[in-house]
Amino acid sequence: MERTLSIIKPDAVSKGVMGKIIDRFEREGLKIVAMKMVKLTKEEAKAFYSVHRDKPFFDSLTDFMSSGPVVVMVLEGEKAIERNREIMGATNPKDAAPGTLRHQFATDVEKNAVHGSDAPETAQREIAFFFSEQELVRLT
Ligand code: DAT
Ligand code: MG
Repeated sequence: MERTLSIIKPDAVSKGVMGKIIDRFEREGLKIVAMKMVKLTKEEAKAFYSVHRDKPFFDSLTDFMSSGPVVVMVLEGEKAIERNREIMGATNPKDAAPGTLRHQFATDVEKNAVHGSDAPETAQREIAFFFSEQELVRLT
């Protein structure tokens, strides 16, 4: 079993599609083992996305990520990291395959509806960024 961090970004929350996104994860068989709604500060957004600190889009990205509430979730399942990335689709919705969340719900490469961890080490760091071990429910 593997765990990954998912975020429903401010654009998707304000469009009113968080239920549709959660529904998709449930239908795909990914189990939600933690979930909360938070509004990140600019500093928290910068810390979360610190790997991108030297990218030209860093300031705009962290403004956007702190612009409104987000839903953060821990998804659990076999190959959860890779499966979530498949369900999300490519970073740029122009490249995202039909049926993916970003194809369905993203506005542009920045306002792209969802975040998903990209590797086991990243998932561990990102889950710990938002949740303590006690906040992750045990399914068995
Ligand atoms: P992903 O979210 O698919 O893992 P990433 O880690 O490369 O993509 O980038 C993190 C976020 O930064 C991405 O979801 C949206 C934003 N971003 C990436 N490339 C961008 C670009 N060229 N212009 C504006 N924002 C970008
Ligand atoms: Mg990434």
